Amino acid sequence: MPANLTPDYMAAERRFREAVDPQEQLDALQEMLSTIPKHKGTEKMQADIKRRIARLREEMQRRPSTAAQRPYWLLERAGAGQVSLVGPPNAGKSQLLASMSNAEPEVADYPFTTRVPIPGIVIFQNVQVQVVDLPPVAPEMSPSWLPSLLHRTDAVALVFDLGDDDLLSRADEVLGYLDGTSIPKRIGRAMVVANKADSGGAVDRLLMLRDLLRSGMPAEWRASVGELGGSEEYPAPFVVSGRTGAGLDSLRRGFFEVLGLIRVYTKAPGKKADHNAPFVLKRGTTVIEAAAAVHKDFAKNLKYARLWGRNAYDGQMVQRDCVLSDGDVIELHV
Ligand SMILES: Nc1nc2c(ncn2[C@@H]2O[C@H](COP(=O)(O)OP(=O)(O)O)[C@@H](O)[C@H]2O)c(=O)[nH]1
Ligand SMILES: [Mg+2]
Repeated sequence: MPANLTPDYMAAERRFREAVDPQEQLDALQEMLSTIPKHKGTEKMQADIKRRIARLREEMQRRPSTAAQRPYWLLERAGAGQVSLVGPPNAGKSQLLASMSNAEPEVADYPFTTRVPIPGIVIFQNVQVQVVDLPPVAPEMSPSWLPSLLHRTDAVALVFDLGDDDLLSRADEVLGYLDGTSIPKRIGRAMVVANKADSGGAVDRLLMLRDLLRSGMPAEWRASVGELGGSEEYPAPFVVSGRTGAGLDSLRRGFFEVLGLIRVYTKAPGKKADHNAPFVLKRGTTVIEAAAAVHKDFAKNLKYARLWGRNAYDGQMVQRDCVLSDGDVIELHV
């Protein structure tokens, strides 16, 4: 292999190997083609990638994918976004989901109880988040489909056990496993949950965990983990107990916030906004993009908007490129 392949290319190639369906393979191949260094030494590889793209395209046209080909571990999405629980065996992932949602995953004091993904809906105020309980990350024992599932999730919640003397080596294993995949690169957002805060010795172990996170957290996740607690340099986990319920209210908020979403409400002139029916949009969404989410005609004909929210005085006239915040109310004028 030529020695000068870039990290971007290597990541794309890894994505290709981990892809579970033709569309994902195609995306990865195209990224490989665009990131491969273009010179004589890679001409053969470039031609090979092009050939694979052409063949895959042909195949996809001949054989459109159907629901019947869906793998059993592929979940149907629900709610505003999906957060996947990732952690070592016995960290209390299943107990967390059982305490916070309508789901009833099996909870047991022996490892590897959870074998298939179990989704549950966690409600935070007026939004629903799909939280997925998963089999554990453990050397040689994690199911082969785990990376593929995590490639499709919106955010990862790393769950660690403050009652476990082996906390640090378990956490190392989980972080090492993730490091060997393109998941952190692909899924830019993560949070850390320090569970079983009710255990003896939890406070000391929490400090050890924070030190580990300071150095061992994938670079791609430092920003989101730090934004949710502590700082980018010294991220703080959500400290909870799935058993006693301590910390679970903040964790609900965390599940929403890690998704990088905002809630925007619309109102008609002279009327009140309906706070039960948020438009859930990506952070960074502008007035015109929100208008398009309401109805494409609003976006087409928008003259101006009025805004009530954190960064405006009540009813302030704003332009189409004004960036919205969580909780904003807009009145669209066409
Ligand atoms: N002390 C304590 N034990 C817990 C807590 N959450 C779960 N457990 C126990 O830890 C064991 C593993 O829990 P489980 O949810 O099955 O872990 P998973 O393998 O991560 O899904 C079970 O015996 C649970 O009763 C907690 O918050 N505090
Ligand atoms: Mg479990």
